[in-house]
Amino acid sequence: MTMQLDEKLEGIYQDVLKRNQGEVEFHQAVREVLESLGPVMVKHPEYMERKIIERICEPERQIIFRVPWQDDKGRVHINRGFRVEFNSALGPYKGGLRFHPSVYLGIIKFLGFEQIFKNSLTGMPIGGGKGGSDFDPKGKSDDEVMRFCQSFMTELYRHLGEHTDVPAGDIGVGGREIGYMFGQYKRITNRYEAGVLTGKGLNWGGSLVRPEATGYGATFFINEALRVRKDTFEGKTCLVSGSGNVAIYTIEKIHQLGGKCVACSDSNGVIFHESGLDLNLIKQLKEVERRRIQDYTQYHKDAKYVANGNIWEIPCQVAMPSATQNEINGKDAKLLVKNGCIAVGEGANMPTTPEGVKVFLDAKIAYGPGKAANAGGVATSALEMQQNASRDSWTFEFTEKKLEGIMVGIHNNCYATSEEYGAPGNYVLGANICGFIKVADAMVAHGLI
Ligand code: NDP
Ligand code: 2IT
Repeated sequence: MTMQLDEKLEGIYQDVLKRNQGEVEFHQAVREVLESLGPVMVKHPEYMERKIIERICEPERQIIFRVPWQDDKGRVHINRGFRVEFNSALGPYKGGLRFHPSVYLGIIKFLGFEQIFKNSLTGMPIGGGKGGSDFDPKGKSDDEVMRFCQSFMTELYRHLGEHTDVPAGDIGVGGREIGYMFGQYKRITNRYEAGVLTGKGLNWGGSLVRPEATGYGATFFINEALRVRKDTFEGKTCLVSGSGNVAIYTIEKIHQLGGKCVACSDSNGVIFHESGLDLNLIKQLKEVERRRIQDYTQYHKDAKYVANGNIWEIPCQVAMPSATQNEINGKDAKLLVKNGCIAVGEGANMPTTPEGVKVFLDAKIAYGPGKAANAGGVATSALEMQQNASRDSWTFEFTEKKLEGIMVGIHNNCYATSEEYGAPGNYVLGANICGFIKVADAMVAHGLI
């Protein structure tokens, strides 16, 4: 179920389908942006003349490479590595690396495409890129992960640089993996170039608040959307899918703001704990011991684990999808709205299908799409780059205030743009248009490149 595109945009979309066959997630991400751009093309015919959209849909550079590594038994494995350097109009390519068995070019391109507009919305000088591998870190030893990361970086390093391309984490890539990759980059290049990766450890160039930033930022965004509606998180029952980096710090900030998270999940099942999730336990299980969320019930007998459960069936007022793409379909969205959900903040990238997005927009709930709501992670990466460039490190309080200011700013810019284009409160339209225009104007200024 999709909206009608005007004739020119439909032509561009058909061309994207033809040129990128089988990359269904990339098609979905492109379509969603194009559906917002009709009125922009009327106001700015120069974008059409200069084929700005066609150029934005074609990555500046795509790198695909072999990643051979050996497991602890000496067996050889081959994975595929990717880095899509999508758009550098606003700054060096910036975006995370995802290690997950489902990774293929279509996933990396959808993420890289969204990253262009997200990074533009942050107001920071960063272009869009994304990378990763079909490597599955689950069940691997530390040494295996290290050998994989070293092999991955042995090819990738030549494409990176603090002024060229600056990766960070995403699914399956956190502080441990960034450490191994940074070590290998430093060894090969003989340069202590802190600004080449973000999400680094605190004692070797990382920034305070970067681990918390995506979850905190998504919560700040929804907090602001609630404030506009003269509402707050106080006393709200919330669902947070996933139990990784983004989920954990979303739960933390919601609890700080007076909300109650009653459920989280992983790819195997759902934990429901009516009296409120025990975040310290989740951190211990996931961040320290790297266990599965099912083990939560060993410590809380009143919590329930539902294998293969659907978290969106639990009644809530606020839902924060923080796991993966297309985790909320049209049916889930209808159920959420029917059960009284008034706000959805996307910590994950593209977690809602087009059918689901339509349900949220029609219901006029406070719906913060990923490229706006989860921009706090990459924004804080840009703050890390800023600290690296000045060889400085800021306090937690100072950095968190900056993050909050950036998220409120993104909210307000998206809201103002949605009003300007006649759909007040439609953050999808606001984010797509606001993010796009800044990139488009820079591309016009730079000439045909
Ligand atoms: P993590 O690897 O820390 O956690 C991912 C979580 O999502 C895990 O609980 C995982 O469960 C679950 N998950 C992953 N893939 C699937 C799947 N195919 N089906 C069901 N559950 C799945 O990653 P992050 O928390 O960093 O990332 C979560 C989301 O947030 C992603 O969409 C990412 O792109 C997005 N994001 C991340 C940012 C960051 O700074 N890290 C910034 C902006 C967005 P399991 O362990 O079972 O796989
Ligand atoms: O999707 C994202 O914005 C991220 N995974 C974070 C990217 C970054 O460079 O911090």
